[in-house]
Amino acid sequence: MQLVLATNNKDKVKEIKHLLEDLPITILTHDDFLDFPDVEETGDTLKANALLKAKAIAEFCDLPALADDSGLEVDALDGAPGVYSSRYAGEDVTYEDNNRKLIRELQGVPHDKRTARFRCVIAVAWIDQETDTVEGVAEGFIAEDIARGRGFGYDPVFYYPPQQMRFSDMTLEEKNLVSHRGQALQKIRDVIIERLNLNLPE
Ligand code: ITT
Repeated sequence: MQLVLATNNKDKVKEIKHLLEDLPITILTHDDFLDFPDVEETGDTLKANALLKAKAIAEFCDLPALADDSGLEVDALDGAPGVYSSRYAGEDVTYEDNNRKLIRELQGVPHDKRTARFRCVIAVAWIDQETDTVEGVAEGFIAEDIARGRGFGYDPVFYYPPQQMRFSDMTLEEKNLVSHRGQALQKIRDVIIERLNLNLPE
Protein backbone atom coordinates (compact mmCIF):
# COMPACT_ATOMS: atom_id res chain seq x y z
CA MET A 1 0.00 0.00 0.00
CA GLN A 2 1.38 3.40 -1.02
CA LEU A 3 0.31 6.90 0.09
CA VAL A 4 1.59 10.07 -1.57
CA LEU A 5 2.10 13.25 0.49
CA ALA A 6 0.54 15.97 -1.67
CA THR A 7 2.77 18.80 -0.52
CA ASN A 8 5.82 20.65 -1.77
CA ASN A 9 6.66 21.83 1.75
CA LYS A 10 9.62 19.80 3.11
CA ASP A 11 8.90 20.94 6.69
CA LYS A 12 5.40 19.49 6.55
CA VAL A 13 6.76 16.26 5.03
CA LYS A 14 9.07 15.84 8.03
CA GLU A 15 6.25 16.24 10.57
CA ILE A 16 3.75 14.10 8.66
CA LYS A 17 6.21 11.26 7.99
CA HIS A 18 7.19 11.18 11.65
CA LEU A 19 3.61 10.51 12.80
CA LEU A 20 2.77 7.96 10.13
CA GLU A 21 6.09 6.12 9.93
CA ASP A 22 5.02 3.13 12.04
CA LEU A 23 2.08 2.30 9.74
CA PRO A 24 2.66 -0.65 7.37
CA ILE A 25 2.44 1.57 4.28
CA THR A 26 5.00 3.16 1.97
CA ILE A 27 4.97 6.94 2.08
CA LEU A 28 5.96 8.66 -1.15
CA THR A 29 6.75 12.34 -1.56
CA HIS A 30 7.38 14.88 -4.33
CA ASP A 31 10.96 13.55 -4.49
CA ASP A 32 9.68 10.21 -5.84
CA PHE A 33 8.04 11.71 -8.93
CA LEU A 34 9.16 13.63 -11.98
CA ASP A 35 7.26 16.87 -12.64
CA PHE A 36 5.29 16.68 -9.37
CA PRO A 37 2.72 19.46 -9.82
CA ASP A 38 2.42 22.51 -7.58
CA VAL A 39 -1.37 22.64 -7.28
CA GLU A 40 -2.80 26.16 -7.33
CA GLU A 41 -4.70 26.94 -4.13
CA THR A 42 -7.79 28.66 -5.50
CA GLY A 43 -10.15 27.73 -2.66
CA ASP A 44 -11.15 30.22 0.02
CA THR A 45 -11.09 27.75 2.90
CA LEU A 46 -8.41 25.37 4.23
CA LYS A 47 -10.74 22.44 3.60
CA ALA A 48 -11.34 23.43 -0.03
CA ASN A 49 -7.60 23.75 -0.66
CA ALA A 50 -6.75 20.48 1.11
CA LEU A 51 -9.33 18.69 -1.07
CA LEU A 52 -8.02 20.37 -4.22
CA LYS A 53 -4.44 19.28 -3.50
CA ALA A 54 -5.29 15.73 -2.41
CA LYS A 55 -7.52 15.05 -5.43
CA ALA A 56 -5.12 16.58 -7.97
CA ILE A 57 -2.14 14.59 -6.69
CA ALA A 58 -4.13 11.33 -6.38
CA GLU A 59 -5.11 11.75 -10.02
CA PHE A 60 -1.56 12.67 -11.12
CA CYS A 61 0.04 9.69 -9.31
CA ASP A 62 -2.89 7.28 -9.62
CA LEU A 63 -2.39 6.55 -5.92
CA PRO A 64 -4.11 7.64 -2.68
CA ALA A 65 -2.83 11.09 -1.66
CA LEU A 66 -2.77 13.01 1.63
CA ALA A 67 -2.80 16.83 1.58
CA ASP A 68 -2.42 19.33 4.41
CA ASP A 69 -3.70 22.87 4.21
CA SER A 70 -2.92 24.92 7.26
CA GLY A 71 -2.70 28.47 8.50
CA LEU A 72 -2.47 30.88 11.37
CA GLU A 73 -5.57 32.86 12.44
CA VAL A 74 -4.86 36.01 14.45
CA ASP A 75 -7.88 37.49 16.26
CA ALA A 76 -6.61 41.10 16.26
CA LEU A 77 -6.31 40.80 12.45
CA ASP A 78 -9.81 39.38 12.00
CA GLY A 79 -8.48 35.90 11.29
CA ALA A 80 -5.65 36.90 8.91
CA PRO A 81 -3.38 35.56 7.50
CA GLY A 82 -5.54 32.38 7.61
CA VAL A 83 -5.77 30.68 4.25
CA TYR A 84 -3.11 33.09 2.90
CA SER A 85 -0.52 32.21 5.57
CA SER A 86 2.22 31.07 3.17
CA ARG A 87 1.94 34.24 1.06
CA TYR A 88 1.13 36.82 3.77
CA ALA A 89 4.00 39.16 2.85
CA GLY A 90 3.64 38.44 -0.89
CA GLU A 91 4.37 35.72 -3.46
CA ASP A 92 7.72 33.87 -3.13
CA VAL A 93 8.50 35.26 0.33
CA THR A 94 10.43 33.61 3.15
CA TYR A 95 9.04 32.50 6.50
CA GLU A 96 11.05 35.38 8.01
CA ASP A 97 9.32 37.94 5.72
CA ASN A 98 5.91 36.69 6.88
CA ASN A 99 6.91 36.78 10.54
CA ARG A 100 8.28 40.32 10.23
CA LYS A 101 5.06 41.53 8.64
CA LEU A 102 2.99 39.86 11.37
CA ILE A 103 5.01 41.45 14.19
CA ARG A 104 4.72 44.83 12.45
CA GLU A 105 0.94 44.55 12.03
CA LEU A 106 0.56 43.69 15.72
CA GLN A 107 2.79 46.46 17.03
CA GLY A 108 1.16 48.06 20.09
CA VAL A 109 -1.44 45.30 20.51
CA PRO A 110 -1.40 44.24 24.19
CA HIS A 111 -0.64 40.64 25.20
CA ASP A 112 -4.22 39.65 26.01
CA LYS A 113 -5.38 40.77 22.55
CA ARG A 114 -2.69 38.77 20.71
CA THR A 115 -4.64 35.49 20.72
CA ALA A 116 -4.21 33.25 17.68
CA ARG A 117 -4.60 29.68 16.53
CA PHE A 118 -3.00 27.34 14.06
CA ARG A 119 -5.52 25.31 12.11
CA CYS A 120 -4.74 22.29 9.94
CA VAL A 121 -7.07 20.42 7.61
CA ILE A 122 -5.88 17.10 6.24
CA ALA A 123 -7.61 15.44 3.30
CA VAL A 124 -6.97 11.97 1.93
CA ALA A 125 -8.20 11.26 -1.60
CA TRP A 126 -8.56 7.53 -2.27
CA ILE A 127 -8.77 5.92 -5.67
CA ASP A 128 -12.09 4.12 -5.19
CA GLN A 129 -13.51 5.46 -1.91
CA GLU A 130 -14.87 8.79 -0.73
CA THR A 131 -12.39 11.49 0.30
CA ASP A 132 -11.79 11.93 4.05
CA THR A 133 -11.07 15.22 5.85
CA VAL A 134 -10.09 15.93 9.47
CA GLU A 135 -9.07 19.08 11.36
CA GLY A 136 -6.75 20.02 14.23
CA VAL A 137 -6.40 23.32 16.12
CA ALA A 138 -3.76 24.70 18.51
CA GLU A 139 -4.54 27.87 20.53
CA GLY A 140 -1.89 30.36 21.58
CA PHE A 141 -0.54 33.92 21.44
CA ILE A 142 1.63 35.88 19.02
CA ALA A 143 4.88 36.96 20.68
CA GLU A 144 6.38 40.43 20.27
CA ASP A 145 9.58 39.27 18.59
CA ILE A 146 10.90 36.50 16.37
CA ALA A 147 12.80 33.78 18.24
CA ARG A 148 15.63 31.66 16.86
CA GLY A 149 14.99 27.96 17.14
CA ARG A 150 13.55 24.90 15.48
CA GLY A 151 10.39 24.43 13.47
CA PHE A 152 9.25 26.42 10.48
CA GLY A 153 6.80 29.07 9.31
CA TYR A 154 5.26 31.00 12.19
CA ASP A 155 6.67 28.66 14.89
CA PRO A 156 9.18 31.31 16.10
CA VAL A 157 6.36 33.77 16.94
CA PHE A 158 3.73 31.32 18.23
CA TYR A 159 3.62 31.01 22.03
CA TYR A 160 1.80 27.91 23.32
CA PRO A 161 0.59 28.49 26.93
CA PRO A 162 0.07 24.87 28.10
CA GLN A 163 3.78 24.17 27.54
CA GLN A 164 4.90 27.73 28.35
CA MET A 165 7.06 27.83 25.25
CA ARG A 166 6.97 28.72 21.60
CA PHE A 167 6.53 26.03 18.97
CA SER A 168 10.10 26.86 17.86
CA ASP A 169 11.35 25.78 21.32
CA MET A 170 9.88 22.28 20.91
CA THR A 171 11.43 19.20 19.37
CA LEU A 172 9.57 17.66 16.45
CA GLU A 173 8.19 14.99 18.82
CA GLU A 174 6.99 17.59 21.36
CA LYS A 175 5.36 19.73 18.68
CA ASN A 176 3.61 16.76 17.05
CA LEU A 177 2.07 15.82 20.41
CA VAL A 178 0.16 19.12 20.72
CA SER A 179 0.15 20.92 17.38
CA HIS A 180 -2.72 21.47 14.94
CA ARG A 181 -1.00 19.11 12.47
CA GLY A 182 -0.24 16.52 15.16
CA GLN A 183 -3.90 16.44 16.20
CA ALA A 184 -5.16 16.19 12.63
CA LEU A 185 -2.62 13.44 11.92
CA GLN A 186 -3.74 11.41 14.96
CA LYS A 187 -7.28 11.50 13.54
CA ILE A 188 -6.30 10.66 9.97
CA ARG A 189 -4.11 7.77 11.21
CA ASP A 190 -7.25 6.12 12.60
CA VAL A 191 -9.10 6.75 9.33
CA ILE A 192 -6.24 5.25 7.28
CA ILE A 193 -6.04 2.21 9.57
CA GLU A 194 -9.78 1.63 9.16
CA ARG A 195 -9.94 2.29 5.42
CA LEU A 196 -7.03 -0.05 4.70
CA ASN A 197 -7.91 -2.67 7.33
CA LEU A 198 -4.37 -2.40 8.69
CA ASN A 199 -3.31 -4.70 11.50
CA LEU A 200 -0.96 -2.98 13.91
CA PRO A 201 1.05 -4.82 16.56
CA GLU A 202 -0.39 -4.19 20.08
P1 ITT B 1 1.83 22.95 0.31
O1 ITT B 1 0.62 23.74 -0.15
O2 ITT B 1 2.68 22.48 -0.81
O3 ITT B 1 1.45 21.85 1.26
P2 ITT B 1 2.49 25.42 1.73
O4 ITT B 1 3.63 25.84 2.59
O5 ITT B 1 2.09 26.32 0.59
O6 ITT B 1 2.79 23.93 1.18
P3 ITT B 1 -0.09 25.96 2.98
O7 ITT B 1 -0.66 26.54 1.75
O8 ITT B 1 -0.93 25.01 3.76
O9 ITT B 1 1.25 25.15 2.66
O10 ITT B 1 0.41 27.15 3.90
C1 ITT B 1 0.64 26.92 5.21
C2 ITT B 1 1.51 28.02 5.78
O11 ITT B 1 1.07 28.23 7.14
C3 ITT B 1 2.97 27.58 5.85
O12 ITT B 1 3.71 27.98 4.73
C4 ITT B 1 3.43 28.26 7.14
O13 ITT B 1 3.78 29.58 6.87
C5 ITT B 1 2.17 28.25 8.00
N1 ITT B 1 2.15 27.03 8.85
C6 ITT B 1 1.41 25.92 8.68
N2 ITT B 1 1.67 25.00 9.61
C7 ITT B 1 2.62 25.54 10.39
C8 ITT B 1 3.33 25.09 11.51
O14 ITT B 1 3.15 23.88 12.01
N3 ITT B 1 4.21 25.90 12.07
C9 ITT B 1 4.43 27.14 11.57
N4 ITT B 1 3.83 27.64 10.50
C10 ITT B 1 2.91 26.85 9.91
